[in-house]
Amino acid sequence: DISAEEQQFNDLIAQDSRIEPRDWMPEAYRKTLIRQIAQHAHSEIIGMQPESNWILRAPSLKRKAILIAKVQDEAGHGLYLYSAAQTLGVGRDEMTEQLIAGTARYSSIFNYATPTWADMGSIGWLVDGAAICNQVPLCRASYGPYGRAMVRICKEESFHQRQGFEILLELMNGTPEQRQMAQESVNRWYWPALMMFGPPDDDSPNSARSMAWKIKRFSNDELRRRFVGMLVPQAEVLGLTLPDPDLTWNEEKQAYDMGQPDWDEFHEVLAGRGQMNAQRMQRRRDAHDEGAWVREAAAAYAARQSATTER
Ligand code: FAQ
Repeated sequence: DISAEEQQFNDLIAQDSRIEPRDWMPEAYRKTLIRQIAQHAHSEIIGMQPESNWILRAPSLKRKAILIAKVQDEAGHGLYLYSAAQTLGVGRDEMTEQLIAGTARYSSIFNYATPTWADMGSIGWLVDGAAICNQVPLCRASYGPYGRAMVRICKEESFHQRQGFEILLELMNGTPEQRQMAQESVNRWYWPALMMFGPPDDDSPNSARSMAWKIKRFSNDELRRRFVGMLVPQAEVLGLTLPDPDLTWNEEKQAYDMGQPDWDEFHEVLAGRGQMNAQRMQRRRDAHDEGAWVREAAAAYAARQSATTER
C-alpha cells in the first residue's frame, strides 16, 4: 500500500526515466544521493593536492601548463558536483564544514604520496582511468542533475587519462632510469587504484539499494574487473607490468582472474590512518582559512549588489 507519489517515483525508476529536483523522492534516496555526490565532490577538491604538489616542479613549460589545467578541471568538477548536491537541499556551507571538520568521506586514493614525476603519469592513467570506468555508468544515474554533471566530467576525465598515459609512454621510451621510475610508480598506484571501486560486493552495504534505485548500474567488483580488463592491453603498449602475480586470462569465464587488494590497508586509510590523510586535511583547512577574505569580499559585494537592485 503505497502513496500515489511513491508509485510515480517507482514508475519513473522502472522506466529508466529521470528524477528531477522538484519530484517527490523517498528520504533515503535523497540521503544516499547527497552522501555519494558530496563524497565525490570532496574527492575532486582533495584530489587537487597530490598533483598540485608537482606544478612547480613539472619538467617543462608544456607539462606545467597541462598540469595546471588538469588541476583546475578538478576544481571545476568539485563545483559541478556541489551544485548537483545542492539541488537535493543540502547547503554548500554545510558540506564544506563537514569536509573541514573531517567528518566527510573522500576517496581513499588521495591519501597516497606523489614522490616522483612518474606519479603524475600513474594518476592520469590509473586514477583517472578508474574514475572514468566508475563514472561512465553514472552518466545514466537516475537523478538528473548528477547524471548530467557526469557527462561533462567524463569528457574531461578521458583527456586526463590520455595525458597520464602519454607521460608514462614518454618515460618508457626514455632512459633505463626513467623506465624504472615509471614501473616503480605503477607498482605503488595499481592496488590503491583498484580500491577506488569500493569494498568487495559482499562487504558493500550501500550497493543493493543504490542499484535498485539505478544510481549505481554495476557492482563494485564488476567495475573493478572491467577496469583491469581495460588496463591489460594498455600496459602491453606501454611495456609496463601490472603488479598482480595472479592476473591471468580465464578462457572459460572470458574474463581476467585477479588477486585482491589489501583490504586491511583500505580500512586503515578510511579510518584516517593512511600515508597522507593528516596532511591532506591540514592543507584543506589552511586553504579554507586563507580564503576567508575572498568569501567575505564576495559576500560584501553580493550584499551591495542586491541593495542596489532593490533601490
Ligand atoms: N574511498 O557500500 P559501498 C575522482 C566507502 S574519482 C573512500 O560500496 P557506495 C577524479 C563508501 O563511501 C574518486 N571511501 O558504498 C579525480 C561507504 O561509506 P559510507 C571519487 C570509500 O557508495 C581523479 C563505504 O565505504 N569518485 O575524484 C571508498 O555504494 C584524479 C561502503 O562502500 C566517486 O566518488 C573509497 N575508495 O560505493 C580527481 C565516484 N569506497 O558513505 C582528482 C562516485 C567505498 O557508507 C584527480 N561514487 N567507500 O560511510 C561511487 O561510485 C560510490 O560511492 C563508490 C562506493 C563506488 C565509491
